[in-house]
Amino acid sequence: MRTTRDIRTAVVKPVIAALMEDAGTGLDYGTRPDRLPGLLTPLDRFFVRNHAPTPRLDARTWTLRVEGGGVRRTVRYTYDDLWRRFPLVSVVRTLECAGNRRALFGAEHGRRFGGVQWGRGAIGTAEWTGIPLRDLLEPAGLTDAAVEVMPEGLDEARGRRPMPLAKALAPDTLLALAMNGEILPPDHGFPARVVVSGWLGAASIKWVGRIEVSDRPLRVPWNTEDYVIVAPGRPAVPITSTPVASLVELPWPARLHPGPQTIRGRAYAGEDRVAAVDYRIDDGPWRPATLDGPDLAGAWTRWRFPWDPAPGAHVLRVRATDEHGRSQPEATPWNDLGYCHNSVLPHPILVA
Ligand SMILES: Nc1nc2c(c(=O)[nH]1)N[C@H]1C(S)=C(S)[C@@H](COP(=O)(O)O)O[C@H]1N2
Ligand SMILES: [Mo]
Repeated sequence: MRTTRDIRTAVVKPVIAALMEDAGTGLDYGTRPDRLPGLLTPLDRFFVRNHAPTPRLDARTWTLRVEGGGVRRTVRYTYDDLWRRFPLVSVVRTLECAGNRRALFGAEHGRRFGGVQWGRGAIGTAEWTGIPLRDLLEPAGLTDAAVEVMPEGLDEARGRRPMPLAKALAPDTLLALAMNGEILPPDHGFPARVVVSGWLGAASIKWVGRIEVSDRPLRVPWNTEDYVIVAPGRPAVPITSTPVASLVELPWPARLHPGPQTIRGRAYAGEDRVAAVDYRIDDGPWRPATLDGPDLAGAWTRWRFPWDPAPGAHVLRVRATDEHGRSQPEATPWNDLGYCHNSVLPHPILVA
């Protein structure tokens, strides 16, 4: 088994080549789409997107501060306080990096975008256990002036990104302490990370040490320079919910044996539910795939269809549609930073 243990890496977990794809930065690793056994992505292969090396934080000395112009008083919690004082909730939610599929976006437009060259693996789903953010904000005394809430990370990159108060108070916006029933792993934000349901991964700040509640809109690098849609002739728009897309659980390109089989995948529509998934083989008709749920807003849903392929080269296309009737497009309009690619992908499959 080859791991990145032998080479220098800024990630703590062993990165196993059979499970993860190296995005080439030393910081970022995608999940191999053909290594998804269950609804949840196992911790050993959950994608990692780090802007700086994973910090090693000590839960015994770590504290979380809630402060700012939108609260009456600053409050401080220890790790122990979080476990002792608050009810815990568990939710299944998908995280997707806004840059997922950027390498394919580049190929579609015949040029390379800057940024991490993700394939299809910058997406994963976990059961997150933690404290609704609103329960942590409440003891600080929200004032009528509070407008935004900004968690801030203790990593060298000081990752931070504001969200409107309403999103922070949603019952499924959490400060997560555990992931898939395990204490949060270092790479995924130990001791505590935010999970912002349905929003781009960058909103879900890891290694949180401070939460600012502001009485005015906040401008930081992650909502002005990065994680914004910059289209020609338009003002930059910060990304929130990500558009509907699908993932085929096969390598790219794929090799299959002939004979009857089941093709599987997932579809995800950010804050919305997935309503339908259709597929098309070569120049054939579009047909509906079967949806296997869980049919939740903010989490991917599983789909499948039976196929008895003839030997030869084939192209599989899968198109998901969200509950508002928005489908994956044939092509994604250009944006300078290569975010939110959701075109129908021509998946090459060789049957031999
Ligand atoms: N503090 C901090 N939080 C962060 C990041 C980071 O680099 N630093 N990366 C963000 C981005 S861009 C994504 S896509 C998700 C990835 O979460 P994961 O590594 O647990 O999959 O974390 C987000 N939270
Ligand atoms: Mo991201």
